[in-house]
Amino acid sequence: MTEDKAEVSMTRKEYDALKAKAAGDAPAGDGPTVDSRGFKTVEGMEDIDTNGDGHISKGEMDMHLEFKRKELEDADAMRDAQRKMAWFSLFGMLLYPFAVVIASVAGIVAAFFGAQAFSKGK
Ligand SMILES: [Ca+2]
Repeated sequence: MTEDKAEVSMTRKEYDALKAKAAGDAPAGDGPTVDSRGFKTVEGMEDIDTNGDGHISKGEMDMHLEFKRKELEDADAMRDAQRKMAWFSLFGMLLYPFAVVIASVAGIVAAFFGAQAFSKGK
């Protein structure tokens, strides 16, 4: 939460600096991202400015941070899932030969005792 405040105070400082600069030689706006106050959206962050007014408001920043947090959580969950799948497939591959051997031995034993019982019955 303190990070949010830091972001807002930072943009405020930038605004004050731009305002002070505008008193001297005012730089002309170089596109739609600069508004009447000369306040420019940080380059590459235009998608955060959802209402397109050239500002990143507290709400928009909160939304952006929420999305980022969700993105990180999703990436974390994906890595966990991949790790689980890798372990599962590893143990599957390692235990498969033992399962085959156990099944074949059980088959041989069953056939032997089956044959014994059959010959005894005769
Ligand atoms: Ca905005």
